[in-house]
Amino acid sequence: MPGYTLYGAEVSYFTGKARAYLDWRGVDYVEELATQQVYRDIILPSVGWPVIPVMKTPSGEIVQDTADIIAHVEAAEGLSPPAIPDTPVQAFVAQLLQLYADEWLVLPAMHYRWNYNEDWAYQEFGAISAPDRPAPEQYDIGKRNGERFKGALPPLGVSPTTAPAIERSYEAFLREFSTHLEVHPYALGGRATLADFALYGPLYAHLYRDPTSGDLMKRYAPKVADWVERVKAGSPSEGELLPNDEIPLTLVPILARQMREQFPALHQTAELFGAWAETASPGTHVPRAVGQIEIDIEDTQGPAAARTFPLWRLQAALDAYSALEGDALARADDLLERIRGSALKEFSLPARLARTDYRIALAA
Ligand SMILES: N[C@@H](CCC(=O)N[C@@H](CS)C(=O)NCC(=O)O)C(=O)O
Repeated sequence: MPGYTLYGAEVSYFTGKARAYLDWRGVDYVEELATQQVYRDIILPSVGWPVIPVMKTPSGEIVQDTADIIAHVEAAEGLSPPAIPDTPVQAFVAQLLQLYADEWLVLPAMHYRWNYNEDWAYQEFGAISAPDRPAPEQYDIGKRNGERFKGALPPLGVSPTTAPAIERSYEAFLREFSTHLEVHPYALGGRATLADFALYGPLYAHLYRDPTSGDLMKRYAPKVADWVERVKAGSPSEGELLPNDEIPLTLVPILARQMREQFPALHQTAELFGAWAETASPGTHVPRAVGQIEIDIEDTQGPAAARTFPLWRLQAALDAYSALEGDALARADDLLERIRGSALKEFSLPARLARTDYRIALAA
């Protein structure tokens, strides 16, 4: 029986996340480069829109979205230990960190790529799309494809006004994560989990592998670069998570940063999504953005699109919180208080989301 096939690219944020998971899980898979031909022949006909990574299962099923890829392999293989901790508060924090890594660290990742590594990125994009063409031609092709990605900066809220604050926030995050890594090898203790695979997305593809960003990380936060290398090596788990479902104290500054920076953006987006949902019928696909919000990073404000996909990751985190009871709930609430995130206790999405046809939709 053939194994899994992952269609993606080394240069891609979310391919990095899926690859880190598959390597750690140790399942049989090959990675195929998402060339123009792969987009035309495999991705567009099955998924319906151009996105990577895409996974083909041994039975030929196509799975998109890294969370679905991880969930699919976890369920199909039934291996231990699980990628998402089965300890409830650790599971909740893994979901929070996935939300932060997937949907907020994308700001520094994209800022540094397109404002410090632009030509390098065009060359990389071209080499992926047309591996057999000469370098100058690849650059031109890469520039055509890459401009779509560079165009994502304003909707993300990356602008000349916010860029210095995004850099201050990222450098502070690097310090906070370095302090954590002095005590714990991975996000939740002695082995990798979903939180590490998600963090690896931005911290590998953009912020380690892009040359100027990689230099910064290695100079400024060698411990983080070392963690990137350990996750990349995909070593199977030799350690354990913290005992008794504990959350490392050294994660508090990172989670507090998430509550401070990302949650106000999520609140505004949820409100706009609620207004949109009032007139939409169940099953309707949700637009990628529902208006405009104001982000605030390190006391600097700027406009951004109200991107809806983060609400899908938020829903997973809120579901993990709702599943808590008794002592676990008390411990999570204590953590929320420490990270000034108590508002999350009352945060409920105005309408429930589902996923159909590889997109998010209003739940039926
Ligand atoms: N939520 C998706 C995100 C995938 C994603 O954004 N992939 C990027 C490359 S790293 C892409 O292909 N984006 C195209 C687009 O968003 O239009 C996942 O986790 O798989």
